[in-house]
Amino acid sequence: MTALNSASGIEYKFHADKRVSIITCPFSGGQGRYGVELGPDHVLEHGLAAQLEELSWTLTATPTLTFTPPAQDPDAGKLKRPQFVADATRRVAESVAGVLADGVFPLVIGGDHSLAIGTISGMLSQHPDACLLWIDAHADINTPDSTPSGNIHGCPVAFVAGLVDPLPAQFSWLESSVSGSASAPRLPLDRLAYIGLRDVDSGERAILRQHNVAAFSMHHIDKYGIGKVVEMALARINPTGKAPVYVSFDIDALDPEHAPATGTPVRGGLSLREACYICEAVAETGNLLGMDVMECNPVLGTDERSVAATMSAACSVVRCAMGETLL
Ligand SMILES: [Mn+2]
Repeated sequence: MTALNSASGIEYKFHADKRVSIITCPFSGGQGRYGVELGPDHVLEHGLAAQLEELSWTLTATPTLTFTPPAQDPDAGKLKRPQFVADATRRVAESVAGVLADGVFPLVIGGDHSLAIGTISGMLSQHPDACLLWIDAHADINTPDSTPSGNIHGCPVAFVAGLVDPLPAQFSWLESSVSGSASAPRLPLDRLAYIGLRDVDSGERAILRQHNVAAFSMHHIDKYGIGKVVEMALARINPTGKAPVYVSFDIDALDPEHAPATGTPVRGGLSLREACYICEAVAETGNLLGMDVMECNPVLGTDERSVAATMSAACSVVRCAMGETLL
């Protein structure tokens, strides 16, 4: 039994000394449902820090981020709570950039997925050549014009890929450099791949087609199997196999059977093993640079067991990314 939890021989090219910082982001301003700000505490209560230490990672101290809504926050067009999200994501960007500048692995626990505006721009400020794997039921690539809901957690990819033009004034910080970087961080869309999609808005579908984004839906997983899908996704975004890979993992990528406590569950999703496999396969490449785990909402579980299952699934995917292997 001990072998199941022992550190594997996986090497992390960008984190040879295996130091990790857990950046907790109790933030829910990118969507309308109460509770996702409680996600980080619940994930940590499931023993995440100790599990990382068992995998021979050293935890470094990070300041706890707290978020207070501004007194006034009028909509920006359709976008809701733009100032709150802009302030929060700017701070997350600075935190992730600082952690990476110290050579430490950023493990960001949300909170809603709008936080990725911060994680990805902060990450790109330090590693402009990095590519991004977005594991999600949704594409999260709506623009302020195309968003049906106005919730910014459906828009983070558009923000970091430069598709939001002009940027709402609240987000003007995205146009300048995050501290320590030479220029505004932007993700070229040929360095983005999705896995797990099954609920894509019509405006998003148009964007994915127009930019020929490597988008692997549940259909592709059924057709090719998860092993081939991860291989194809990585080949598209990282053809040399040398660039760092950042994983932004929305827990709603998992089927609600495995992760029910989340704001926008969609049936027909990843099995727990498929989700773990994605993370194991990225870990095996040695290129993993950092990771987000977003949208765990303990208030939305139907009972204690469904909340526990969700938090446990979140810990599982992190462990697989951080080097846990079955044998
Ligand atoms: Mn998402």
